[in-house]
Amino acid sequence: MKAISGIYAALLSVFDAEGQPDAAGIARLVDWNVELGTEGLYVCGSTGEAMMLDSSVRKAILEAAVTAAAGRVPVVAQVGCPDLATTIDLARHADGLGVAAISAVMPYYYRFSSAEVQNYYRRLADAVTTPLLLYFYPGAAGQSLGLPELLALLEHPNIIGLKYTATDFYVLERIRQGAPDAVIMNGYDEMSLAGFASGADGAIGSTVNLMAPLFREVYDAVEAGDIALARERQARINSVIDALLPPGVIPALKGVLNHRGVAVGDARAPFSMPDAETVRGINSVYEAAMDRG
Ligand code: MN9
Repeated sequence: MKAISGIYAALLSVFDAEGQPDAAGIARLVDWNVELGTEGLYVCGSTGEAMMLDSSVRKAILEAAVTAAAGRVPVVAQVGCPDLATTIDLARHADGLGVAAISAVMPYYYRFSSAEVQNYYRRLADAVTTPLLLYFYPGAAGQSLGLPELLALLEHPNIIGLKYTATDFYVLERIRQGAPDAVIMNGYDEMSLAGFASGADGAIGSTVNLMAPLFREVYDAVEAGDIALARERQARINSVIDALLPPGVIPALKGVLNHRGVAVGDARAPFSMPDAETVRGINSVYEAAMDRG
């Protein structure tokens, strides 16, 4: 059994009317996820709006999520920042909370060399005892790492794998072959079937906050060789993603959860919340997707 596997929610962060972390709201969302069947929590990632938050707010959100999880599901703490010193400070904070893994997006905004990005990850992995899960998301970081560099990083004793938010499933399959023991978690929900079929051990996704059971059904169908069922469940997921994308996935997810009585507040500006009619429309698509008869 790998340290990290299965269906993880990229956890939304919950803020009060003043924009401060709302621990009670985070606990509500964690409880909702556990009851839904979510198997792990990825906290302060893209979906957690973390790249808009300072370190003190990120630490408070992580503490609230770890407390709310109460050991029921594993917690992975995303700590990536462009500044390595800040990333290490966040990582050491997470280290002390007993999370299952620490994760870090590649340093972004500035253009770093491949050697600088690799050095960033090796120094981070050396700085903590909790295992490190790379967050490979070239679309956000504005730069990438090649297959040789990724495989070289996976040889570090404290780097256990990666969250793979990319669309090149040739590379995912080559990582699987080149590093059989590595954790690979698929990051684009709309491509979970492709990720699982290429060798991913599970998924980390924003829409898992609503559809955890469907992702589990896709995974189990792939493992059983029932591609028709896997495709049917992925189509249900993608019908909901089609509805979430126009208003923005994060605001739309919060709108639907608020509509369904799981009060998670608003997305942070500059995001804007969808209107009530839009939310009702997404919720109808969601209910149809979740209705397996
Ligand atoms: O972390 C999410 N990635 C980003 C997971 O938000 C960058 C995904 O779950 C996407 O929100 C999802 C919809 O495009 O694939």
